[in-house]
Amino acid sequence: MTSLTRLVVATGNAHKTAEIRRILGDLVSLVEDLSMYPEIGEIEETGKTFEENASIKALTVSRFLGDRVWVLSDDSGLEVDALGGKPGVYSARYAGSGASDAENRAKLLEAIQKIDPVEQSLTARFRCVMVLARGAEKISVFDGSVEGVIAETEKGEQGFGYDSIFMPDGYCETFGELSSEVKNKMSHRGRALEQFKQWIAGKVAG
Ligand code: ITT
Repeated sequence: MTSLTRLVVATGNAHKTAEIRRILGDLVSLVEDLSMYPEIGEIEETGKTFEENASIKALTVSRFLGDRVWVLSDDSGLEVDALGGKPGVYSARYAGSGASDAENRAKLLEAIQKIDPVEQSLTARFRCVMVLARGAEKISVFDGSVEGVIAETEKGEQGFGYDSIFMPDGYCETFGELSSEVKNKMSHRGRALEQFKQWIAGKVAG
């Protein structure tokens, strides 16, 4: 089985790292994140798309870590159709810069209360774009999404971010109620990482 010895995930979000570690399992021996590299500092996400922001994060970290390290970024968020795709790339700062997950969810629940349920449904999707970089070069892009609807109240304690208000299609539970195994099999991140796993399988060990 082809595997990677070391991968640095270009994220400061420990929940993302935990999911990525779990999904990759034995395919990567060591998965680090930016908590190990405080000297890199805050990376400004100035892009207008998930891919632009994922590229900014991967290339900034790759530039810093040099030619020998594989870097994988994750830019993700929730698109609500009746809100014109918001919060989208602004998911982490929907209620303002530095907002907590709870504040962002509260703002979203407030926004959907203004939607007429007869006129419009609460369909939404999580999206994730990952950029793999090495030697400050973009090597590959992986993406995934999962369709669902917004729950009108928070349900469940699992996961993070908007999990407790997102019900994936085919389930009447939110990601906050479903186990991490179930979420990871169908999630935007899980699907993007399936593509990364294929990429690992096709490369020579190193
Ligand atoms: P990094 O940029 O350091 O990776 P971040 O949390 O700021 O961390 P993003 O800019 O990609 O990451 O914002 C993604 C936001 O979208 C995140 O803060 C969550 O609120 C939400 N999100 C992404 N994936 C999610 C998931 O699996 N479950 C729930 N919410 C998610």
